[in-house]
Amino acid sequence: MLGPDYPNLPYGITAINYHFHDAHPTRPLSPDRAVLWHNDGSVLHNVTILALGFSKDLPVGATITITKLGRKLGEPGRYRFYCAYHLSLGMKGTIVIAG
Ligand SMILES: [Cu+2]
Repeated sequence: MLGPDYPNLPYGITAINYHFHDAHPTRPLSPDRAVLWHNDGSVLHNVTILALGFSKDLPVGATITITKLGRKLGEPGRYRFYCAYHLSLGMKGTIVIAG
């Protein structure tokens, strides 16, 4: 797992088996912290964050990194995200931005 315990590294969320690990919810993250999603499984996934107007596919083996995610979201709080392909399977999570 990439970096959950190291504040200077991106907070890592792993997509595998139609599940986002370490995002149910995340621990509270500094607004300046980067968040990355890595597809460690065997099928195409997607990361959609409606509050950010963001939606991007996450191919097998790929990584999406968003720097300063909390700054981009604008204020502390809980922000949901999901996989557009597998939401019906419960493939979603919550990012918590600390105040
Ligand atoms: Cu998916």
